[in-house]
Amino acid sequence: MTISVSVQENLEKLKQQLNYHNYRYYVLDDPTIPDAEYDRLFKALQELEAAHPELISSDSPSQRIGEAPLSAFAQVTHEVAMLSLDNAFEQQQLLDFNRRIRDRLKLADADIEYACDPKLDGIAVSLLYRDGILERGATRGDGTTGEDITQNVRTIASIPLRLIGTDFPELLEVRGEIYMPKQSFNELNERAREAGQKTFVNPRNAAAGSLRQLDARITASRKLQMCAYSVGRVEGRELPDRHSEVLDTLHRLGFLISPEVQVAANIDDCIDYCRRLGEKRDSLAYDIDGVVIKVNSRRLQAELGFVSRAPRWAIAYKFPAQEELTTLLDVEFQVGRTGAVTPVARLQPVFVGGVTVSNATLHNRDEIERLGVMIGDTVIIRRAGDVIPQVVSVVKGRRPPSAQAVVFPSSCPVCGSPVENTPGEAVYRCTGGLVCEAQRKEAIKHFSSRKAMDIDGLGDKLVEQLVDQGLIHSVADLFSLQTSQLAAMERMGQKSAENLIAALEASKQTTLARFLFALGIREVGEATARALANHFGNLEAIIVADEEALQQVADVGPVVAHYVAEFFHQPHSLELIRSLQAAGIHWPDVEVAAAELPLAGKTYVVTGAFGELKRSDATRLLQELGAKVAGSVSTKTDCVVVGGGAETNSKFLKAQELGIATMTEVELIEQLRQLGALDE
Ligand code: D41
Repeated sequence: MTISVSVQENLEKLKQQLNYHNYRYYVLDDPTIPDAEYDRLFKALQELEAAHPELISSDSPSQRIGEAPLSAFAQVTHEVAMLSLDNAFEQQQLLDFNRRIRDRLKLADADIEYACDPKLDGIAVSLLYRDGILERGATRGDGTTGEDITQNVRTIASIPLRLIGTDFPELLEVRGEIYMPKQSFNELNERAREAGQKTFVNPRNAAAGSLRQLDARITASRKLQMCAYSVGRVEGRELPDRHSEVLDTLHRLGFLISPEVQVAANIDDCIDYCRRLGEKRDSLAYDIDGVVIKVNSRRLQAELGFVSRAPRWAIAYKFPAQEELTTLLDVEFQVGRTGAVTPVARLQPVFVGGVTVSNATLHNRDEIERLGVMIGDTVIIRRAGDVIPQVVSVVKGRRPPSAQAVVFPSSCPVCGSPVENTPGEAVYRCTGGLVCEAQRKEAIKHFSSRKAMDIDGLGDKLVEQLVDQGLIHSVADLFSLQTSQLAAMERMGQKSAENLIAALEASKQTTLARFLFALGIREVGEATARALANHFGNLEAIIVADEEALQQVADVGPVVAHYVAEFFHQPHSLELIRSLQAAGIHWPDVEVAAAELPLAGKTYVVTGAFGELKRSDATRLLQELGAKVAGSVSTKTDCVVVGGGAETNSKFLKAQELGIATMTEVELIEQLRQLGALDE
């Protein structure tokens, strides 16, 4: 059978479109078509390939997941060795590094230009492209010999199967780090924990474990990413001299490059960069363990060369470790707002991830069993980012003879009610409900917190005292507190008591969304509370809504709908709401008709790299305010919100050309705050 030229052309066009949109989505984080359109193109490709299987090629987006699992990984020799990095832990070591470079290059007092990269904590890999097609993926291994993981790397969406455009070397070896973003890691472990399976110690181990799978389908199910940081073999065309420009070239060819990469004019700027990135470390979406500082001129790199496998032109500045050893002194059991009983490890204080840690979570009963941890054990503590420190493993070889078993309580340590779990759920809960003082305290703390009723001056310690002394039993009692009662509390005086009474008074004027959130309904966070308020407009409508009606709200599924309906069915909940209203808590109704939403009828486009907000959050918040968020700029667009990199952003340039209003992320945040969609 002869295949018509048009079938081949169609196929090529589809592949090219899909590869391009994949790049827009996974690498640029800036899709230009809706997901549904992508799915449609993908389906068209699959159908065409099913009809003409002989036309299926390895760079087809349909071929990311291979079929048969391997029996072993083949060995790969790196023709250009993958070098290792020397470490620096102090500023002085960076100054020494700079001095050595100047001396060697005989550039006495000249400034050396450097490129600063975040040092991603993942697995170093090499990707070989021949004529623009991904031919082989390999681990770094010992730098000379690695493992062939081609099948696995092909499943990673941010790795191009075919380079973009035609302007690339015949042979191009791209090097980079494969890593698992923190959120994917947390979700993966959360699922494992729920299923009673083994968890990964950190995102790096999770990435390594996911990559070293003989069955690439497992790799495909894990959310891995790859960031390119240099090149190895390059044949048939010269790349730019500056390392930073090589990265720009790689980005154009389809690779993800860290948006944090910066060129520094001299070593002092590098030191500044290290300090700034260190401050930003916790807020990044992925783990980093330092900064890699590289001489930016590749000509100078070549002149400097390397010693014993480490380049003289690069150094890794390491941040404080996020994992440390310490001793488990005791385990206590905390009861949360929903009754969940959480085992908390009391530790010999240890400096980890930049702070001193003396408590860490042990999550739940199963986790204690899985870790096989005993009191007195030496444990590994991990503190990464803003998450609570965790006990990730036990050094069994160091167990003292005096070690004691951890006994999970069968009755609540606070109120004595039975502790039970829903079969299949890992969480054990105190069944005492609001009889339990711990649950009541937590409910009151939540109610008064900043994002809920925002009662200024009512701190956790004060709530505990007030409950302990029997002055308040529920949140409704807060509003009958007297100045004299408050003034008599520890660390309170007449003035702070008066201020708190005023704050309580001020909190009475609130919004429906805040009030709903403050009630502490299971699974109803800030966003869900806001969605409920916007959808129903008033509290009475929510009270009478059944599960089906609740599921009409964006992002409310059967589980959330069930908890909400259940909450409002309890006579006790209604009593509480009525007494709060009787105490004077009030809010304006929310206008629900779409036409009345503040941004109704407006079309926004959101583009570029965002910092504080996520782009998906910006989109959602704009939509909640009634705006339409479109993928591309046209004369119908009212406003283009541009994150970082505006100068080269095509949508920004188009907006300017068409005379359409633009705003920065900061301006958007300000607008969202003014419209009440975001808190301070
Ligand atoms: O992010 C990283 N982990 C990273 C690793 C990076 N951003 N740059 C790197 N640059 C190099 C040289 C200077 C040798 C090209 C590296 C590594 N090497 C590296 N990764 C593992 C061993 C060495």
